[in-house]
Amino acid sequence: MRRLVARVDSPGKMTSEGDKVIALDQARENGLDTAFDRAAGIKPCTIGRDGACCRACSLGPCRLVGKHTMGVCGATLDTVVARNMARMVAAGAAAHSDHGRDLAVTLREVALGNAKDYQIGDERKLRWVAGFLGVETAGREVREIALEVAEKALAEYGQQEGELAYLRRAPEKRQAVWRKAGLSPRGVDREVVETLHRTVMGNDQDAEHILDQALRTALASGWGGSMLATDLTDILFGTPQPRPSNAGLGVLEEQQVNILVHGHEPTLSEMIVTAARDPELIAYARGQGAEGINVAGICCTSNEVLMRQGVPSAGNFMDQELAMTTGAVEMMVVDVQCIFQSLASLSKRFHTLFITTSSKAKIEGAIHKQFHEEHAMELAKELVRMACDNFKNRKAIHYPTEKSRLVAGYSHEYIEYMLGGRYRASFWPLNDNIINGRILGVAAVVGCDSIRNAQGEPEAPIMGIIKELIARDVLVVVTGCSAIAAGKHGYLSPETLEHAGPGLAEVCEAIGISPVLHLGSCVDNSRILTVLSAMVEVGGLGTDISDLPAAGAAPEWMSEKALEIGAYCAASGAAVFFGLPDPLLAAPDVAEIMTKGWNERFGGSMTFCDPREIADRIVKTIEGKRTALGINVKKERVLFDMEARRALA
Ligand code: MSK
Repeated sequence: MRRLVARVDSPGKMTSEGDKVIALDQARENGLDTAFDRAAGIKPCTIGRDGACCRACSLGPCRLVGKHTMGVCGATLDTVVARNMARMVAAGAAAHSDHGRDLAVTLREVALGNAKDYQIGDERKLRWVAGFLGVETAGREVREIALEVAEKALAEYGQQEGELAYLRRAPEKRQAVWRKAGLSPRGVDREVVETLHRTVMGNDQDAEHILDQALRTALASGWGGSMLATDLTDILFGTPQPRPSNAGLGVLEEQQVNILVHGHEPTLSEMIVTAARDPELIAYARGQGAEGINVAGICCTSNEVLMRQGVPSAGNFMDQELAMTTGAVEMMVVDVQCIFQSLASLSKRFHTLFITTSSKAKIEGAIHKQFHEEHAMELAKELVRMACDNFKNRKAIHYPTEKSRLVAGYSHEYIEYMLGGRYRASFWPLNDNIINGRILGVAAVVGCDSIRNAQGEPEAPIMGIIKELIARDVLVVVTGCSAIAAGKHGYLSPETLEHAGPGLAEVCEAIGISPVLHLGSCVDNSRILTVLSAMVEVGGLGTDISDLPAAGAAPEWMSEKALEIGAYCAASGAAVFFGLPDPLLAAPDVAEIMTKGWNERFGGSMTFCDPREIADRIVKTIEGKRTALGINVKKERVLFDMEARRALA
């Protein structure tokens, strides 16, 4: 029996952001093609969307619909749906983890003195990470420690036996759950490869068994490749601290050379930001008739430079073409992941130079400038100069004006510091306010913004959930394109307090934080795992992540990476709710494994549902955890008089 869930094939519409509507209207008037129109023209294949298409061999593709419940080889719907899910999780894990590997290579080259444009940006973090990787720090030079940390990090990818070193960062009880279930990842690459092997034609054909390997692979990324990516980025470029900035297409400057950095990895974009602040290059821009150089970001490269350098965000995933259609962009530089191929042809309709820089992401029609760590600043300066030279060619058709103020960059280190101060940094005040009921719990709203979401308007589900959760006293953390959505809508600013419930507002005001905290890019979901582990460690809310009044949501998931994030959070003990489409729709038994089954075995789950249900489901999950902890009664503040104090004594 197929479950009856809303189908998602509606084309995207936009009603909430004026600049975006104008940009889209102008694109249409000028005969430009964008994802919004292509989505309207291409109906998704419902068989593939629901998980029921098997492309594992050339006996098919077998479309398992109607009376066909088995492929030519006999593979059942459950096997096909589970296999498709596992492959998507493996692809996501590969992307995030390979990102981490690139950062490890950069750190190694810095330590060896081959990448002279980079430095160790956070020595304290280097020493902390060294501790987890078993690297001796006492009496050693920073470069020596960095080299061994980089080598140990790289070894985590190729390790064949044993367990990833970073699993030790999880609560002990959680580590035991993984060991008992055989889910502790051995090495990052090994788990990705094994998932691909298990899911070739005629191999693993037990849905639950396939999905267990998907979880092991996701854990290899969450507590391995992604967590390493986050930590190594902090070591190289500094651990984020809250920074004020702006988000929205209005961050493009009319009188300045506009350079957009897009993708995920910060290695080149950090250099571009530095180059754009070089007085010599600013003078060069002035020589070309501009008032200066403005770097802004798109997608997760944007999050990286926003939270460390305060670089404004022009937008998220669905904004990448719209930013270009303004005609105000001299150059768009991309690295890896989430980059529309259409940008290459679209750029030809403007003066915009579209530059690819990674050997892993070449695009036909783009100008390719290969990035190497050894010559990073040289390339960055060359690109900035090219953008300046291009300023005179601008014939902008629309200058956007809308932007929102925001504060971004809450690393777990900074949250701990804000809660307890420099000498008593601790997550205890957060736990305490959850125990006393002022804060109901914590929710992560993460992942992509998509045109194919159930409400048909990018960011409507994300923002609906964030607004409802904070109004119900749930502290929200955001990452990836959901974080940029929150920023554009003004929900990363101190003014957001007005929309928070009374308990949450009181605590946030006392601490000086917003009820919606920007934690970083999509690899930085690993920061959420660190925060959850720290909350368990300080005590009062159970002994495992699965005990915490916490849950997650990816309301507009689009990328395979979102599924991988959901899978490692579920295996870590969190309930995660995804919006539609539902890639399990064709196999209710597989959905049952990933919800009820995983909840019983691991205390976490992955549920696909209408995003309009998600806020309620998160609150219900949190209340259930509070009841289990015996804290589901809001405590009033008690003012002790002398008599009460004597009684206490
Ligand atoms: S960029 S994976 S659209 S969050 Fe990380 Fe945004 Fe999703 Fe790409």
